[in-house]
Amino acid sequence: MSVFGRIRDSLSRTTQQIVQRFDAIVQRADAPERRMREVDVATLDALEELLISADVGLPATSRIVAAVRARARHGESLRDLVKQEIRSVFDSVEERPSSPAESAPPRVVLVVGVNGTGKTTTVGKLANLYRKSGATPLVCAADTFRAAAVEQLEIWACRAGVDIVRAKEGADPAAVVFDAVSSGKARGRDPILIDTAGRIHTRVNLMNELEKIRRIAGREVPGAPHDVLLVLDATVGQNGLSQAREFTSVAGVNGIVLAKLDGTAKGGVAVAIAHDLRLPIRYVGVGEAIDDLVPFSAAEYVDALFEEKW
Ligand SMILES: Nc1nc2c(ncn2[C@@H]2O[C@H](COP(=O)(O)OP(=O)(O)O)[C@@H](O)[C@H]2O)c(=O)[nH]1
Ligand SMILES: [Mg+2]
Repeated sequence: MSVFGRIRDSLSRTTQQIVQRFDAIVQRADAPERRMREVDVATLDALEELLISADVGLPATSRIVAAVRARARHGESLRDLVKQEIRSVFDSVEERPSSPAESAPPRVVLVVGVNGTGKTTTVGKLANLYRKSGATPLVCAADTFRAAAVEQLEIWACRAGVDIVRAKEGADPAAVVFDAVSSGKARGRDPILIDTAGRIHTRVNLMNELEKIRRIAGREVPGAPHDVLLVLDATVGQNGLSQAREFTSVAGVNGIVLAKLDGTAKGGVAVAIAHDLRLPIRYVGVGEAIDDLVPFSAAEYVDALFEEKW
């Protein structure tokens, strides 16, 4: 199955909502007789409203509209300006180098986030992606809070054709991580993908647990965890951002997985996330099946959002 167009397809519910309205706005603004003049207030207001309704969020929307207002005088088309400004939100997010290139394998990837966002599914899909690219991933079931979570990951591991390291329900998650990383090292497995719990007795406990997992992984493999991916649920939209900040500060998140992009008409939330969290979106979830995880491309995303329909 081709990867091309998967982001576009997953955004179809969003674009259905906004494309027509956007087309109406730019057709008016981009009419030849209006070019070379300042873009009018009504057009900017309509653009602002449109972005807010797509869940782009106030801070990112303000930045985009202000930049469009400032640059529109030069007679560029409004469509191009808006696309460029949204691109620049993604481009201005610093890539946080996750590990020095020379660090010894295995790569350790920690997947975190609140309950139900799509962590376990993402670990399964990631294992599949890595295996298809020729790597030898090992998955680790460190969500020992619920027995069902381990069984769920076992099913994904089986689908992806990779091994799993698991422990009994209630086991110390950090101990499972230790087992996975040390046996992964011994068996030459790379990367090690760790599924974590999204909820334990208290939030403080959860954050302490994640910190302990990080410590144990780092003791076994210098520089680990190399990636800490925070899974956010696109259907929750802006509401997920405050929880996200908590994980970001405690768990050392260096990238976002935006799951369930296919399930929302407010896919503009990707812009809000990149803008407000200052983190790169690494992958998007575009469905519930094993192949439904694709590397994020800002170019494809922006093209899909504002695709010309005539
Ligand atoms: N439509 C859609 N559903 C998803 C996606 N990712 C996860 N899900 C569903 O979201 C639900 C919760 O996923 P799960 O991985 O168990 O979340 P966890 O609690 O964070 O581990 C499951 O029903 C998944 O099938 C996605 O990209 N698209
Ligand atoms: Mg889970």
